Amino acid sequence: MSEQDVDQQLSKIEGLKVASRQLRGDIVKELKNGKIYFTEETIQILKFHGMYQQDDRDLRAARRKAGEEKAYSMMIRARIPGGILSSQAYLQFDRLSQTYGNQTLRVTTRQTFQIHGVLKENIKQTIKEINDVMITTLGGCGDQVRNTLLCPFPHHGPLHDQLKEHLYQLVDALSAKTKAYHEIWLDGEKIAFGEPDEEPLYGQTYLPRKFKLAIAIEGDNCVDVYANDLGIVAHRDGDTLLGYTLLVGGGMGRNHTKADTYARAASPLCFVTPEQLIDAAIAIVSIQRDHGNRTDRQHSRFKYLIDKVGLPWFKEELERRLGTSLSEPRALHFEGTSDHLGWQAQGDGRFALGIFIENGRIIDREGFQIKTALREIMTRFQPEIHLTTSQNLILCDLEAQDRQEIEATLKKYGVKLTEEITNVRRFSMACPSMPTCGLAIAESERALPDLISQIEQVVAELSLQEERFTIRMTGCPNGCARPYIGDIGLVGRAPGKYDVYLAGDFYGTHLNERFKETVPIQEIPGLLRTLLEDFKVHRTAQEMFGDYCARIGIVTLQERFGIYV
Ligand code: SRM
Ligand code: SF4
Repeated sequence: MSEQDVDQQLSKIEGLKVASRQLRGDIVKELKNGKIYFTEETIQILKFHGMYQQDDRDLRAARRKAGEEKAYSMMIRARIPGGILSSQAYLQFDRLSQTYGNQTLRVTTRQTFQIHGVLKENIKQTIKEINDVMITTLGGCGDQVRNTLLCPFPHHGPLHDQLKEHLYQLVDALSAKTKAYHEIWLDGEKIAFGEPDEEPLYGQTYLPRKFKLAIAIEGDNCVDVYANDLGIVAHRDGDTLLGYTLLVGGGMGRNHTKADTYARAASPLCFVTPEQLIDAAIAIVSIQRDHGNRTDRQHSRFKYLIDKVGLPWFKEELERRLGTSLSEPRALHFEGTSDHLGWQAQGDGRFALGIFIENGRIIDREGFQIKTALREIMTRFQPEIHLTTSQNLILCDLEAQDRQEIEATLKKYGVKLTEEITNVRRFSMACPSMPTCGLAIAESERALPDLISQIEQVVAELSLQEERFTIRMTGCPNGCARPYIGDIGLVGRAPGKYDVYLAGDFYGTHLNERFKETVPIQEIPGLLRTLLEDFKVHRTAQEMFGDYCARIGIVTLQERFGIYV
């Protein structure tokens, strides 16, 4: 295999990476140029430092008409491995989002925080203050390994201690080492001109594209392990870690107009011992570094390499790099998938409380002040925080006697406990989309809550409230809320219109399929009513909605409901 097709030109971003001198580029110069935005070249390099330039899309038309510049600001994304942070760090994010951001804090689908709306003049201070609580933004975005996920179950014991240790070892081994970040944002010492700034894994050109890892514990797929470039499933015997099954080539992103782009569920590749994990992960990332597509960014994710070279070639190459042969993957079985919400015993005499945060947005609104409630709880009880991959948050290390006061605080500010939230809402997710996301085609986070209310009504009328199915909405086909691996995916196709996907499963073990295209949002509750009525009549005992759709099959369902695509 050749490393690149020599007759094809490298993509423009490859050249920018080389010219950036390990991610320095013109960032410092542009920070001081008095403009309210960065140039296109610098925007690409800034992504590696954990930020995106955005503009308020609600204001675009009016500002254009008035001859004004777009309302530019930055979205800053931290990297919080496993979503684990202290209350002190939480309070820092809370304060920064109030002072420099748009007064909201967003828990992402990858267990970290985003602060939206930070003006260019304030990003340096914001990043400095994030680092003050020992959290970085380097690796939040860009062509490198992104925030690594770990099942947020707040259990204490040898297994979880080992998983956490491996998580941090992975992060350490796979993170960028450039000193540019400290130099630019933390006024670190400058590297003398010509002095090497070593990047042992990434070299000058980093990876062809973003690369995502997740660690699940067998039986519990809350991290959506199949949606990751490298999925890692821990096998256990009680509290003893036996090793890991590695899965490769998961990814959601696709393009409506390019049929050769697609979502892919990761494929089981091999089993590794705990001692082999870190070297295997480094070797896997290095194969994508060396062989991934650097000419066409639409095809540069790892999943396309896996499909190009095939699993046998890939495994052989991995074994060659590791100098050892690898065992077959172990059988995987997921059924305990949980969002880890509600009260749960940690196993050390203390308790954790998972709190539902609608679409991850921590915000104060009239009659609902979750931001204030969490601030009070963090200040008073100082729990450890675990952010979840379903955009929620778990307060850990609580004492039994704290329960009453915590529940009273939540109630005072209008925050519901898990048992007061319907299953339809609880298992739903939306990406941010409008007005911050530059790629959004349709509404998502702003549209889903009302849509959920309508679906809740349908479900109640059919007496199906106890059923569990996931609803995941995105404003475009990139798949940030993983809509292709849930029971019901709603993918923005045009303003107010969505492609409807069905026949995934609640445990996130396989992709769903497109059922109907370009459905106006107001028709979605009616469409789901028809399907749920059919489900109610024809399901087998205990069958879940997604499994029912998969058993009947998309084509039969389409025929049954007169849908032609
Ligand atoms: Fe994403 C791009 C938000 C998880 C696939 N994603 C974006 C950008 C940065 C838009 C942009 O490039 O200008 C979005 C910023 C919106 C905003 O205003 O905040 C954005 N993605 C998000 C978040 C915040 C969604 C959320 O609801 O939480 C998630 C942040 C994760 C994090 O903390 O790192 C987020 N994005 C995902 C996921 C889910 C996951 O990783 O588990 C996916 C699908 C999995 C995958 O990567 O295949 C995902 N985002 C994309 C893609 C498509 C990538 C592709 O392979 O084609 C893009 C566009 C791109 O990279 O070109 C994208
Ligand atoms: Fe933006 Fe699309 Fe991701 Fe939603 S799915 S945040 S619209 S890129």
